[in-house]
Amino acid sequence: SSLMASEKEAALAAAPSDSPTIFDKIINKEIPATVVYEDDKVLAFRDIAPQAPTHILIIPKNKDGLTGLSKAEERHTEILGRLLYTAKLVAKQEGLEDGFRIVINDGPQGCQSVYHIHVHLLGGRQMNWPPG
Ligand code: D5M
Repeated sequence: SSLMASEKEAALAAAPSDSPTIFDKIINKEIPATVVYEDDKVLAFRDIAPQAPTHILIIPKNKDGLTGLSKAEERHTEILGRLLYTAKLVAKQEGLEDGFRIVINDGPQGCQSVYHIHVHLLGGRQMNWPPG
């Protein structure tokens, strides 16, 4: 992806699928990541291409078909809540007392590039609205 001109190009090139992704390698410790929070269900680590002073990804350890939010089923409601609750814990841990931004990109138009659901936690600077 370092050959990609932009995250948008990476997203448009990524084909939605249920195959293992780079995040499985991070979960399995096959490739390194800067982990900031971990428990039996979720993992949080720093984004490799940070878009803010704090940019962390929160993911389920067990994808269970949840490639993206658009694939959510009733059985996923507990883990979905846990991802958001973890984002709150990590925001506190990162000292984001003046606020933060949560983002879930979905599908090509949402600029999703990794098909293992993830919550972006961004903070440490003033955010803008609307997002790009
Ligand atoms: O976000 C996918 C995000 O994943 C994007 O912000 C880059 C990040 N990424 C990709 N590979 C890595 C590794 N190896 N470590 C940490 N972060 C990574 P999306 O919402 O799908 O566009």
